[in-house]
This record gives sequence, structure tokens and C-alpha cells, in this order.
Amino acid sequence: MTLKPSPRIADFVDEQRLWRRHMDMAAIGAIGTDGVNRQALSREDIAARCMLIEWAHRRGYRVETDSIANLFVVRPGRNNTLSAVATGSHIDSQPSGGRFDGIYGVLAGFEALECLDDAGVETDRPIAVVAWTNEEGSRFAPSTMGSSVFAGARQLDDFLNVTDSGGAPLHAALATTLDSMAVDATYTVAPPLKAYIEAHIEQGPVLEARGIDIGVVTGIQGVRWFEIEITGRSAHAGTTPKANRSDAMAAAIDAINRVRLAIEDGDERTRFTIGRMEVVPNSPNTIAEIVRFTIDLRHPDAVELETYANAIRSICDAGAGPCGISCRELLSQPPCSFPELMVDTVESAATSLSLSTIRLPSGAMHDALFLASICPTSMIFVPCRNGVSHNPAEFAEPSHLANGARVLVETLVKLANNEQ
Ligand code: HGY
Ligand code: MN
Ligand code: MN
Repeated sequence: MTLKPSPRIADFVDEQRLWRRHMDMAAIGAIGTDGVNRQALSREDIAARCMLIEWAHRRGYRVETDSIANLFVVRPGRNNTLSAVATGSHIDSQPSGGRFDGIYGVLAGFEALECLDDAGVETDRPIAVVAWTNEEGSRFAPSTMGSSVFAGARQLDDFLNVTDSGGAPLHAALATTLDSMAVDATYTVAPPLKAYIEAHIEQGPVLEARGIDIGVVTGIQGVRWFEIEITGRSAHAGTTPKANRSDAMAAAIDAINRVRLAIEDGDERTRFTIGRMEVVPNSPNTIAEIVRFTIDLRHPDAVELETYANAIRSICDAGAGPCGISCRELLSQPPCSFPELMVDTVESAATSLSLSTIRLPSGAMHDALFLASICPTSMIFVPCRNGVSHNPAEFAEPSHLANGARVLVETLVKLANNEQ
């Protein structure tokens, strides 16, 4: 008689269910055929949160929130006085985002909980799936607000009066969001956590190009956000003589050129982006009064990142001719390396499932960057088509998403049972 091997927990991951949940979420804030616009604390974000809460209640999970509306779905453990193991990512998207960035980590976590139920597996510790508030920062800057407040790196008060481009304050959007969520209790998931694991699409080309199933993430590069404001004087474009012009746009172009010269020094690792520019009054025949733009600066080396950040500050300190210039730092987070033990745990979970792996650092920022400062953390990457992200064309294969969820559930069980 041949004995059938007993099924592994990961065998209970349901690829179709996971895909369906992605498509259900993608319908909320859908743009065009494939894109998503589900910005933080918007109507769409709230609708997506409510859908997740409904799914969670159907499974009998606890649903909690905190002061910044991080959303926790908790599957109890055998001993709920033990600190939880957490997983998750974000529900919010870029204004012209895709169907997988962020939401995959939340849905892979939820799939892991359902998979444990279906497999009839209990864990010692509770497992929490978290949707961190405002990871993207495209509506309310800066990004990673929810995870940075949870980790104690920032205070909620720092953010309450931030406004979106229409002037709506964060505190109002936050209050609406908190009022809309049917939560069971508040604040039982709080630091310390036993560990945090985040699943995410790679958002880069490495895994697909090499035909690798799983990226075992070793750390995240550092990031700085600046907002530069240049103030001139609005005046008639045709009649104002050169000597009388305080042209904020001319000064902005000049400042940007100086910053680019200082930063674009041939180091391929340096990532420098001006992604947003606002012009007041924004009229073709009026000299610009105000030009406000952002700088997103990234580097894997903390010292080099600091050097570039100092260069930006010095350029602003040098002034902008007849115009005023100010530089506000919105976000400053050094690079992080994930603990070897956590990286090993993810890697061995993937290997035990016969999935191919590669170790790689993350070029994108994630909530895991802040979680890493308060608990052992790592990440699981799955391939995405052509490495495209922050774009409606973003795509990940259902089977790749399921592979990541399999690695995630095996890793969560080990952590929640103290088996590593
Ligand atoms: O900015 C980032 O890297 C992330 O996608 N929010
Ligand atoms: Mn993301
Ligand atoms: Mn993103």
C-alpha cells in the first residue's frame, strides 16, 4: 500500500480565489481597462476597506483599527496574550496606478489566513493582516504615514493638517474613514510585534528576466522627499522688462538644473525624481508667482544619501536670484537591511516548496521599511510583467501571486509557532 503524502498548508492556497479578490478590489477606483486610482482616505479607499472588512467578518476574524486608520484583520492564535505576527501592505494606489501594487500584500495575507482555516491549522500566536494607511503619499504627502506612526517614527499630529491638492485636510478624510469602518475593537494589535513579513510585486525587472519564482528581499534603499517652493511675483508676460521680473519658473528651472548636476553624477544607484510641479497662477501669459515641486531621492548607501540631501539643501540655501526659495524635508528614512534570520526563513519556506529564489534589495519603498525598526522584518517579491509599476499596465500572473502567498503562509506559520 502506498501512503499519500499529507497535504502541506501551502497546498490550501487557492489561486483562483486570490485572483478573484484582486479583480474585485481592482473594480474599486478602476480607470480605463486595467488601471486603478484609489488614493488614500478617498471614497475608493474606504470602499475597498469595507469590502475587506466584510470578507473578514464572514470568516469570523477580528477587525481593528488605530488612530491613523491602519486596518488590522486578526486571526486569533492559541495564546492571544503573545505578540502577533503581522503581514500586509497597502490598499491605496497611485493616481494612475495598477491592480497589484500594495493590494497584493494585503490579499496575500488574507489568503494566508483563509488557507490556515481551510487547512484546519491553529497557530500559537495571533496573525494580523494589516492595510497600512497612505503608503503611496500621492494624495497626502509624505508616503508611509500609517506604518511610520505605528512604528513611532512619526506622530499623528505631524500629519493631521496636511492637505490634498484640493485643500481637503487629512484630519477630515481620516475622520470619515474611521467612521466608515465597522471595526470590532481598537488597539489590540500594537507594538511589539513578533515579526512582520510583507508580500509585494517586485516592481522591477529582475525576477521576470531571470525566470525566478520568488525574490527574497534583503533590505530597502533609503529615501528622502523634499518640497521646494520658489516665490516670485506674477506680472504680464509681454510687458514686464527683464529687470523687473521675479520669475519663479525661471528660478525653478535654474535650481533644478543645479540639483541635477550635483546628483546625477553617474552613480547608477542614485534615483532622483521630480514627480510633481505646481505653478501659480498657471497661465501661459503671466509670469509664475509660485513654483512648488517635489524631489524623491533614493540611494542604498546612507552616507551617500545624506551627501546628496545636503547638496539639495545647500543649493536652496544659496538662494534663487530675485525670488525666494524654501526647502522642506517631508520624509527621511535611511536604508535598512533585514535580519539574516528573517531572510533565511523566507528563503527556506520558498525552497521547501520547490520554488526558485534570488536574494535582492528593494528599490521601491514599502511599509516594511518602518516595521523593520520595531520588529524582525522581511519581504517576499513575486515577478511583475516587464518590471512595470505605478502604471495601469502593471501585471502579475495569477500563478506567481499564488506562489508568493504559499511562501507567505509557510513563513507566517513558522513565525507564529516560534519555529525559527
Ligand atoms: O514610493 C515607493 O517606492 C512606493 O511605491 N510607495
Ligand atoms: Mn507598494
Ligand atoms: Mn507604489
